[in-house]
Amino acid sequence: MSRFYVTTPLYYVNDKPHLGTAYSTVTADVLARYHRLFGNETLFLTGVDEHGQKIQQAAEKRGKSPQEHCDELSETFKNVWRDFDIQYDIFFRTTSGFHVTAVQKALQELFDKGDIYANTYEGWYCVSEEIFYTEKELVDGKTPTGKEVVRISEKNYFFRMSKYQTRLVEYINTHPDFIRPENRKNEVLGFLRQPLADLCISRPKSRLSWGVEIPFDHDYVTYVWFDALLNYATGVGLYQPARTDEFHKWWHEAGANHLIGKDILITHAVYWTTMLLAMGVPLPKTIFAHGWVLNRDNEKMSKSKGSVMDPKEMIGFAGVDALRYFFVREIHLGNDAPISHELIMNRINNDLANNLGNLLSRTTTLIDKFFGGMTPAFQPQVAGADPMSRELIDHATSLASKVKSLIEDFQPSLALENIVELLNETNRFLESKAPWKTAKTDPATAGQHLYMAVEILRITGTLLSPVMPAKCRELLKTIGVKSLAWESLSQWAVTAGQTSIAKAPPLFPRIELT
Ligand code: ME8
Repeated sequence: MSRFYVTTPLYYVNDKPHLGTAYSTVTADVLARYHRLFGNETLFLTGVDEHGQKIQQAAEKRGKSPQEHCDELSETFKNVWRDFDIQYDIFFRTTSGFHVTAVQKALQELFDKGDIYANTYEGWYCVSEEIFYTEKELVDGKTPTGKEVVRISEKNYFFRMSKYQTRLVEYINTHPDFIRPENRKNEVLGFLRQPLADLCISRPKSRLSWGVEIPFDHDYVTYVWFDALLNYATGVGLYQPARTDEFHKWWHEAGANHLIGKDILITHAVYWTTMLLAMGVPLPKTIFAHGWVLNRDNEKMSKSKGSVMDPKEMIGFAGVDALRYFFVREIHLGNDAPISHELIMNRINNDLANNLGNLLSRTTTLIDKFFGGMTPAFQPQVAGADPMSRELIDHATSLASKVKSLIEDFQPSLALENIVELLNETNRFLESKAPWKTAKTDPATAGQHLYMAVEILRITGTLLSPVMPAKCRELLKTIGVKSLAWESLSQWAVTAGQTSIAKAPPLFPRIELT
């Protein structure tokens, strides 16, 4: 059996989720739900990044202890993911005891083998990104993304990242699907053309106490990225003897697929991978960096700019399934894309109200009116008699395998485009066959054309269910479909004759800007 392991970044709990963080989580959820539909054993990990200066400061601001603050915020994240119908298997918190112990084991092991050493750090530090910068990396005295930096000089511990640079470059060059899309791979290779500095992985407790204590020096805590990145592996059992089999199954056999935003490409493709090389643990299968959801000024929607859209408000406007659909269909995975009420409205009205919703409502209305609400039985000699029908049936039965290979290739927007194209073709087919007219003169043929529409609604409704779980459940219930078996999607005439079809209320009412 195939297995699929997908992760999102662990979001900082310095604030509640916004539409940008929702985008990553929805995309990972859609991929996970597709793989479950394919019959793959699937594991979906998401969660929160709870240590570090940013969180300590956020807690102080709210007058809470860091732990209290994290407990509250992680509940907020869970609630928002519930609103988005996210079906994760693991909600990871970096304050979990098992993780803290495993991080300390990793630190001790790397210290014992000489890959972590003490030195004095002299340089620039960005509090909001929690990243050290060299002089060369600064742009006009700020980080490349324009954040403030402060000068720092202190004893710290360093991870010998430079030692693994050559091996990493070699690995990237020999594994073309490791860092995706291609432009991000090139960005990482470009970054690796300069000599890598070693990575400062500690913070003195005098400056920051909220973190995982360094096991070989109790005056220090671990750099938040060193702690957080390990989650992907500790979440499935790394450095936990009782979970060895689980770790083997998900990390070694399935391999992890890290879906991240392009803002955290280097931390994943360079820090995390060299950490794994040093620990002698296999690298993930894929690191896929998606683009940014942009605000109305075409800038990255971000908490620090205060330009975020509130998920609840957007769900209220579009409906959760339609919003999930918008994310996946409108944004080609890897590209940046603007988001606005108008774009959402246009996409939903075109693809869902006028197309899918229209096909469902005209099909069920006609079956109700002319066939007493029962599907006619399939008659191949009638339905397959003309080339247009045969072509439509061919397209319908080959759609599932097309969708599967596009999803496996991280191209969900193209998968949806293919599904919508079949719905368009079916609406055109009905317009040309006009069963609302022929029902009176040639009911047998009209019945077969409507039967074809029902079959296509079964196939497309199932293929859209990972994107719009609740709406598709409703759709499939309306046309009497009980099972979502993957194999049935490449088969024709699965719907039995005399299946009772309910007259559907509009599944996706058109939305208007008020
Ligand atoms: O970086 N468009 O957490 P974070 C698309 N804790 N995606 C966006 C986005 C936008 N406008 N804004 C945020 C961290 N994201 C670390 C990660 S991983 C071990 C540690 C998404 O709360 C995107 O996935 O700043 C981005 O990478 C992530 O949120 C950053 O979340």
